[in-house]
Amino acid sequence: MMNRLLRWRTLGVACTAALVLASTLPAEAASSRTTRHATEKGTVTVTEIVRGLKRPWALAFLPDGAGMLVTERPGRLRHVSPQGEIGPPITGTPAVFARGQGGLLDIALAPDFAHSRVVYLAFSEAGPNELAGTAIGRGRLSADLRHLENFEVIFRQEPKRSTGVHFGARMAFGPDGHLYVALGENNQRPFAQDLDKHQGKIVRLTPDGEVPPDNPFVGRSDVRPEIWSYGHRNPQGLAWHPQTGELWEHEHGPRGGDEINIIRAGSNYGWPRATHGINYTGLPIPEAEARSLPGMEDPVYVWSQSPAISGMTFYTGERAPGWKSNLFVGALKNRELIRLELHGNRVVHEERLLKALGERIRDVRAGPDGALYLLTDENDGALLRVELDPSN
Ligand SMILES: [Ca+2]
Repeated sequence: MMNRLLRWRTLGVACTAALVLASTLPAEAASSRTTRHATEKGTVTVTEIVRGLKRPWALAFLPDGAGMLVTERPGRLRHVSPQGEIGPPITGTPAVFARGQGGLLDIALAPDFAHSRVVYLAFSEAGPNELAGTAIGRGRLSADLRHLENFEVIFRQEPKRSTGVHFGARMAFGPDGHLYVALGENNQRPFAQDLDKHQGKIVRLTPDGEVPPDNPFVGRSDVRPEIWSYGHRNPQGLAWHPQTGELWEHEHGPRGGDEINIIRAGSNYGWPRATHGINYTGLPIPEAEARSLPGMEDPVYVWSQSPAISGMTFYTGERAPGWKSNLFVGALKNRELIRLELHGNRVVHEERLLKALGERIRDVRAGPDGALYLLTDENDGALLRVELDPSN
């Protein structure tokens, strides 16, 4: 006991000394926020814009260089200025089921945000019997960036069946103006094939949360009409391909089997009947029949060792020609940024970046300035800017 006390005291003195040292060396502290990394396409500079975000999950860029909105999984939404100042929690956000993987999750600005100021949030919402489901709501961001006004829920995943896992919850507005939401199967595997439930589905909604009349299952009384595609496990990335106009999705497999899919209306993506993965116990998935089955869509890319992928964006900026049309994906377990080169709809090359940072990467977004922006999944999480040296 005494030894432990002494050790803590020694550590305390060392920490205090380090703090004093740091406070007298502001220039050193500033430079330590930037690191440089050799990559296949040249040197990449990573700048820490801010740290101190609690389990940040998703970010959205405000127009006119007004900074970003960042969700924190415990249930807060914050503004981060371009200079890296974190605002106070924005009021008016929904109560969230902040357990396990649940909480405040994705964010998307309305396509007409510049005049409507409407912000969409995806979150896990508590229900009866200690179970939760993904929900989508929207509110109007006040001019001073302090309040989300008149927040209303426009969609609820039914039935609520998650104990705290597999919420999915990535959102993306399509070129058709509709909102696409990728929903996890709440670890209720067979539900992903049940069309009378929202588990393991991508749903397509109007901006008001209504069912668009041309959704693929409209008119069938045994199917939830919001469903656009099914047979998904736990989607964690959703992005529109800038050239083909198709919706790309990625999702966590079990042990092995993280995969990327191209989403087509009414299609079945296999889970849990078709999968490349096995259970974490090493045993097969009970419902799995094959890696591929007739009538089901195969993934366009599969990782045999799951990096635990999260966040996805196509690089469309002009600033880094070496990254043109590449697909970027974050990795939680592998603590790296994954760069994928595409030829048509095929992934032809993969590069792992930023391993030296050792950060669990939760979200990846392409910024309006041609840089990539990352969020790290930590209690003291960071917002990072990633730039490819323009001389490359
Ligand atoms: Ca699949």
